[in-house]
Amino acid sequence: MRSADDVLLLVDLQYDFMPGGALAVAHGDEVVPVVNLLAKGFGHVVLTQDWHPAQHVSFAANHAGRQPFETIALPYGEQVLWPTHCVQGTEGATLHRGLDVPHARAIIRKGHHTDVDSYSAFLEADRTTPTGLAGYLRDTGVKRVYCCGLATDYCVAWSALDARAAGFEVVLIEDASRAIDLQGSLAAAWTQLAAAGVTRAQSADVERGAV
Ligand code: VGL
Ligand code: ZN
Repeated sequence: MRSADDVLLLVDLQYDFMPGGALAVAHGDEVVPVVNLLAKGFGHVVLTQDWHPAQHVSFAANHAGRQPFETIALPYGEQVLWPTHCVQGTEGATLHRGLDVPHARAIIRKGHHTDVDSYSAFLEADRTTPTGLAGYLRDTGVKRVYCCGLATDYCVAWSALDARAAGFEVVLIEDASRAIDLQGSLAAAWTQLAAAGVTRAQSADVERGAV
């Protein structure tokens, strides 16, 4: 078992991001067994759940004449318009039933404000509204955050960057994550992550305690 300083943060392992889902991430389901094995090594596991109201500003369907994957300007910056996904209480928003993490302590739901998206598990897209996760992790003695899940280049990357900004050491576990990769977003994310000091790791190295 790893140190009590360490948390495993499992991002958005929900049916809408799995093959066949509304915003499917290619091979997203392949991370479930990888994550299950990783989780056995951590005493502290936290999950996130993308959790939008039906009228959410990030849904293309809520903008007349707009299509998924176009971008629009919102008061807080550029927003990708997504297919309707992870609507509160729906099957698509449910965590994958193959997840074997009974010891997970907390689930952070994000993206619940109608007018603001939240890729990050820490800070909403207005870059000012906290989810409370940084405070929770500090209060429970966490120093290092191991991030993985869906999608590498959106919710996992933004969560990793914000965890760094909040003062945690951060490791992103690449093979326990899968990407959307819109217009070079995956390469851009890795560049930003490296510049921010996020460690890029593979699950086998985390499991044997090398990272
Ligand atoms: C995500 C786009 C929209 C993610 C969530 O989990 O990466 N991406 N909502
Ligand atoms: Zn979303």
